[in-house]
Amino acid sequence: MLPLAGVTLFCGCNEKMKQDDRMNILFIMSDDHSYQTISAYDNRFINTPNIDRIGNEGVIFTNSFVANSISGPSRACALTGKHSHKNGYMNNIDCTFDSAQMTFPKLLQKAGYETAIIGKWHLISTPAGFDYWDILPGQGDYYNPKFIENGKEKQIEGYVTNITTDLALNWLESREDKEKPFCLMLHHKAPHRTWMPDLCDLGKFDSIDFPIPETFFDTYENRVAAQQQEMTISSHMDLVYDLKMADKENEIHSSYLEKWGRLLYNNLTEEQKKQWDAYYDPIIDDFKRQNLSEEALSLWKYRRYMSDYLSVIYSLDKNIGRVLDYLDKTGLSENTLVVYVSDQGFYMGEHGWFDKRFMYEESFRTPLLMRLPNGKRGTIDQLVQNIDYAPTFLELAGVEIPEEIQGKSLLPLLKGEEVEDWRTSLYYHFYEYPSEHAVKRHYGIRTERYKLIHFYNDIDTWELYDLQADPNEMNNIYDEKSSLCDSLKRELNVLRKHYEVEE
Ligand code: SGN
Ligand code: CA
Repeated sequence: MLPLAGVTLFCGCNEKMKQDDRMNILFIMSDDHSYQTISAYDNRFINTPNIDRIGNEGVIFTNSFVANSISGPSRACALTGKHSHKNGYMNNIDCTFDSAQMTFPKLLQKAGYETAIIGKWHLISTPAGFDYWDILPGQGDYYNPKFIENGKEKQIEGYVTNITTDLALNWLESREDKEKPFCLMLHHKAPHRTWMPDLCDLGKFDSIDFPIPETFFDTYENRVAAQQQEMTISSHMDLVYDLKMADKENEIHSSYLEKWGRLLYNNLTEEQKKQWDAYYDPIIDDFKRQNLSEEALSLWKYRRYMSDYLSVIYSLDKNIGRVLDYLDKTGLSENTLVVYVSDQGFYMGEHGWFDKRFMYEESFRTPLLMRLPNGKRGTIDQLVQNIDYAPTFLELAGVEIPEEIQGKSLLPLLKGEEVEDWRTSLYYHFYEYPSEHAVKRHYGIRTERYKLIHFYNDIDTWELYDLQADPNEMNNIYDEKSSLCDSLKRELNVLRKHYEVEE
């Protein structure tokens, strides 16, 4: 661990007075963190006291969504405040973020903020608008990860969530000009696939009997796109790669992913392997002995998945606690907006799935908690989306919000002001097909009560859900001739026009 002692600049009142009075911004993002596994949202699976603390001392957004449920595109929406068709980063496959375009870090930097991004970037092009960047190449590794620090590669031994946090605290600690306000994007790799826990957290959740989601055995009736996906725990979650069953006897063989699973293991140091084996070897032996199949195998996979995923969250929450403690210790809590969000939601076995992409609730939603000093406490129920972060940060910093930004500033909501004319519907568009997990391209509209989706490209199907009557989205009530359908289609067209979507 990097030393945290010796905080000087923010300790004395005189020094603190010197900072210009604009609020700092600490924008924490994780990767694939489901709201189901944050106790502020849902306490069935895990207790996350530190992430909850942000919401308890600030606000929890109960209707927070993304514009495109996949990493790079979601990050591009957050940086630009614009939907994917406007910022150009539509998918993770063949897009490179055009770093010449307007982003909130660039505008903050221009306005005198010190800006940094530490952790996952995932936008291919070199980060622009940052005084300091220290990013994971691509998806990054859980163990002994490489980082690229202002263009220079390095490798650090240890566990990625601890290291990313160390780097962020180190940056905060070593800033030379503490009179400047800062914007720090602390963007974790965790809990992205393949959910590798920190060694000290292995097995933390093994004794828990996780509730099986009601829709775990979904057969996708009346939902053609869902029938064709490849993201089920039962068929597409790999035993060796995802669930760490890389046995020494080389008897367990899975899919094309097996070799990657064995490589991940080989990246561990000898000491790390010892601890890893001490935990997984007995599980592997037990798994072989049981010789499971069909339903029993699916449920075993679900439990292993949940156990690993939650251990990764446990470490994430602990490390967020370290950051919050640091802010307290240095007085920064008093003048820093703290934001916690994921790049999208994730399936914890609902519909039998892992991964994201679909406009269905679990992946369209994303957790969002914010703590604004002297701001509102409680919940915010308005429909908000990841294109709203950029204008929020700009308004907070007193920077004019460019016309081209499509999101709305959340600042009035954070201050507890009455806001009239808030949006009543959201636009969504997912473009990444053909691709891994085989989720068809689709776009749609969500109002407070209904959701209309059009799947297209090599398919042409519509789905409509009444979220009030059918919160699990099992019953597609699309009927072309109904007036409900008609009015939602009209509203969808209004949204597409508003956001300047080309036909
Ligand atoms: C990788 C994962 C996928 C995941 C995408 C996108 N496969 O390709 O399961 O959907 O990332 O995730 S893996 O074999 O490489 O683990 S994203 O969060 O970065 O968009
Ligand atoms: Ca992600």
